[in-house]
Amino acid sequence: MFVVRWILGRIILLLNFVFAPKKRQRPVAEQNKIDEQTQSLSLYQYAACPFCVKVRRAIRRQGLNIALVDAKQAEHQKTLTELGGKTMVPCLRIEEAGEVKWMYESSDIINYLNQRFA
Ligand SMILES: N[C@@H](CCC(=O)N[C@@H](CS)C(=O)NCC(=O)O)C(=O)O
Repeated sequence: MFVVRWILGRIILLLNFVFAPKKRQRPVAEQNKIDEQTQSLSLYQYAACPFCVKVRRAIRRQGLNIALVDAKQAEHQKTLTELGGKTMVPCLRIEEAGEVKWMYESSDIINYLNQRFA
């Protein structure tokens, strides 16, 4: 089972690479403003998880620079589980006005990003 999952993961990564979506381009000043806002966001994810790939593709389409956190690493997994409440990925960590929110569900994350950075 592990081998099958590993192979499927590599296929997903390959397809994602070959069919990478076009990155949105903005005027420099506008992009700088957005970059300031996305500094308070980070995406807890696994490289080959299909739901994470879906979110990363949406992030690229929107031309957002959001830090990716490898939730396979023990320290990050611990943070995600203890503070977010679940080990599930993808999870978007949102820091706003000193408060931290943890958003799970790939579709919710994409909707949030599309609405905020449309
Ligand atoms: N409905 C979720 C599914 C996410 C999901 O199943 N993620 C898997 C990795 S591909 C996971 O984190 N499984 C471990 C867990 O649920 O604790 C979404 O769309 O984000």
